[in-house]
Amino acid sequence: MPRLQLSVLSLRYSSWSIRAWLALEAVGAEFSVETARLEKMDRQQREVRSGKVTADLHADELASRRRKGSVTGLFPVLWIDDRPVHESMAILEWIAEAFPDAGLWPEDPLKRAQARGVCLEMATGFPRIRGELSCHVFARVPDYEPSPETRVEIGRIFEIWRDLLECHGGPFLGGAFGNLDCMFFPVITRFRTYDIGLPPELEEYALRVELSDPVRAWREVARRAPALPVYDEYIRSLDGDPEAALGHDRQEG
Ligand SMILES: N[C@@H](CCC(=O)N[C@@H](CS)C(=O)NCC(=O)O)C(=O)O
Repeated sequence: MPRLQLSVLSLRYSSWSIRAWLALEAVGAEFSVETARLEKMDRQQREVRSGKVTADLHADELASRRRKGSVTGLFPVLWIDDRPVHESMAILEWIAEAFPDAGLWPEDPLKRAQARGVCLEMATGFPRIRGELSCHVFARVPDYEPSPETRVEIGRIFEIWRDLLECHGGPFLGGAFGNLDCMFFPVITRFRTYDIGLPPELEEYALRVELSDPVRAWREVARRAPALPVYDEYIRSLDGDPEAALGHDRQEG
């Protein structure tokens, strides 16, 4: 097996970094993590830009991010024996192929194609959820009221989860814990952060994911990941607490 290094942004906020981390953990890969600290971070821009190559980054900022492990200016990047793979879907695909016995994708070709379809929908869509309900796993904003547009996207997420649970018979979205769950886990954390109630059968699914081994392992790492003030300020601007779900073991810097 090649040497694996995952370059990420803080695993407390970076939803894309969390997805790749979970998939590596789920297959039992040995990997190291390099957390980049960026000089320039803007919450709104960051969310809106997700999914696009950051052509608008100044050359010096891009060069600085490349020195920190990025390719396009975005994270995560999986370094495989010093060769980079960027874009989360490509990373999840590589992990699935490198660890075929882990069953990250459904076995049936049609179901696998459908699974990839909704993962790509997640990767390229849901701008309201990504912008308004920004990923902040330990924050809590009680009684948050999402905008009507965001509600529509939340409804689509519920539909996707229901269809997949019905199609695969659970307990996870694709049957066993896999890439679908990695892809949608940061949405679960957003629903927790912004107090979005789930219908009972989806609440059961969310709890199963939260109690799964990869997610429990990630949580321990995330607790020690660096805080990003610009995100904490957003939560405070909504009268929320950025560390409400962190517990007693607060991170140190
Ligand atoms: N399409 C990319 C999106 C990656 C992405 O947006 N990453 C965010 C962190 S969650 C990032 O690096 N943001 C840096 C910035 O906006 O300055 C992927 O799927 O990996």
